[in-house]
Amino acid sequence: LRWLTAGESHGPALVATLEGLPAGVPVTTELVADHLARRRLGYGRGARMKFERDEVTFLGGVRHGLSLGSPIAIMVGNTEWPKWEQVMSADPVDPEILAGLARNAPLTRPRPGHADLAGMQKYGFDEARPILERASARETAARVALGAVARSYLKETTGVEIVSHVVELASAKAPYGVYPTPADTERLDADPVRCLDADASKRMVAEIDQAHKDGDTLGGVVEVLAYGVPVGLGSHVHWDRRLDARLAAALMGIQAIKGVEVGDGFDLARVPGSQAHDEILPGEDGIRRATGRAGGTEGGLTTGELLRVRAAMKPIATVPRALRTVDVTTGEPTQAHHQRSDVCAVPAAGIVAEAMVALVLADAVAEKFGGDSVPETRRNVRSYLDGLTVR
Ligand code: EPS
Repeated sequence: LRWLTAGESHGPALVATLEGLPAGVPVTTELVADHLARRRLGYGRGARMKFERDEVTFLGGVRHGLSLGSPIAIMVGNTEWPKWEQVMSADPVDPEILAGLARNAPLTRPRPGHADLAGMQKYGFDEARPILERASARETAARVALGAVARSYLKETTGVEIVSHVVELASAKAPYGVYPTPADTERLDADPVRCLDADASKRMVAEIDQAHKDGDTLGGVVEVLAYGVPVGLGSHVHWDRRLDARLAAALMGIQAIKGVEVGDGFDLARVPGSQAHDEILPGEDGIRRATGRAGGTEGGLTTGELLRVRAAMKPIATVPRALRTVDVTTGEPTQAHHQRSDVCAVPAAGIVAEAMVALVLADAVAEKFGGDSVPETRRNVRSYLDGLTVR
């Protein structure tokens, strides 16, 4: 599979294209819109989440609810666009009109932790607008749209299902080792912070309330689980074919993610080998593992066990109690620019992480099983599983 997104945070729309999907994958506007709505959930989001809507339009690749096998193009309209039509116009705008727009005031006080400063330096801009427009996590709406399609493909061809939950938010932690199943999705989406544990959820909400009062922002950790992943996706033969490496890169590619763990991750470095691995046992339905510490990959291949990855999100860089910075026009110390911001976007990051895991797994499934139609891919999956030499 190949996929790309384009579009700025306050531009007319985000667009996403996906190439390589077989024909016959169920895809509808409603399916994509549902996942986009899930991404807008979460306690601690800013004002924009309330007044903006995501408008989904398929521009190609889908007919009567099924993929055609041709490239899929999805547009997610920004309903904020009318306010930004001049500031973000693709065509030149009369400088006098621009000068009169408060929204167009040059952003010369870069935020620590954002792409603002390094982006201005690299791309040769003297203010941050051209950088932050694309660095913004608004772009994740396009990935979630593609993720919705990827999930449908996974479910149809392999039965893989994906769920995520928030396991840490600032200092509040959910009990370790309690995993949601896809059947918990509705319940998780109804929780203000998408946490499975009611007590931890309350503590997380309290942390957000406190940070809001303090003019601060918070990060956290999300965990994504994929159920029903067949053995043998990815490969041990080369570093860039290792599925854990591909998952890590995909999750690190989400805005504000600073760390990724597969399975028990860093904790495995702190225990002896006898407590770090998943012992192999005979079972009624074939070989199984006694535990799930590895997170469903060994040697870069999926093991057929529960796939489990975590991503750590740093606090949002637009901190209301503005951090120290330098005004790039004067070189003088000042405070970073701030208009509005989320206190916390960790619950939304979980939905984005689900999408990224779905895209990586869909890519690995397409690579392993191929097929130009869903029935063909299904036949290939079945024949592979039926033909496994060791079970
Ligand atoms: C974002 C800042 C906020 C968020 C935005 C991501 O936008 P604004 O600066 O316009 O208030 O609302 O997220 C979205 C619009 C979205 O759909 O997720 C940022 O700087 O990353």
